[in-house]
Amino acid sequence: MNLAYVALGANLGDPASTVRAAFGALANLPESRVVHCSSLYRTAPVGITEQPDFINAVAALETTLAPEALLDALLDLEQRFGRIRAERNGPRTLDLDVLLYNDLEIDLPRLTLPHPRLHLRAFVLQPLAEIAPKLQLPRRGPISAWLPAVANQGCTRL
Ligand code: PH2
Ligand code: MG
Ligand code: MG
Repeated sequence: MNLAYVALGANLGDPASTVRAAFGALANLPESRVVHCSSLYRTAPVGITEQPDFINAVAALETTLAPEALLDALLDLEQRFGRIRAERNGPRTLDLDVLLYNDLEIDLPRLTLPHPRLHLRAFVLQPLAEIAPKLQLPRRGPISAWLPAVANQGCTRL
């Protein structure tokens, strides 16, 4: 059994309802079980700042899906939630990113693990630390060490 962490993000339509529904959809993935869901967070957009605030959250999954099979299942779910890929990093109905898969470090064309920017983003670190406060990030040490630097990013627990 493997432990994977998945980031959820949405900023179109009714993003809070979407993220809650996405937790339910994750629970129905094959070969997988949701073991933790974080609270929802309202977060200021990072990157392209001229877009609506996001709702973000993180889920922990026990899964026997291999990393790329998990990625495919998540991309499929994004499609089912009506995601259209337009502007890179632009608004989206639902974004599902694999953050971590055990301690695996891989760099494939479609998937880099750990997620390369996870340690720099409050919208990932805060919900992740909520459900895994003692987490050790591969090569980067305890998650708690990364939280102070992102405290000013605008990430409010709902
Ligand atoms: N996702 C991005 C870019 N910027 N900002 C916030 N607050 N939340 C996100 O999920 C997000 C973002 C690219 O995936
Ligand atoms: Mg994504
Ligand atoms: Mg993303």
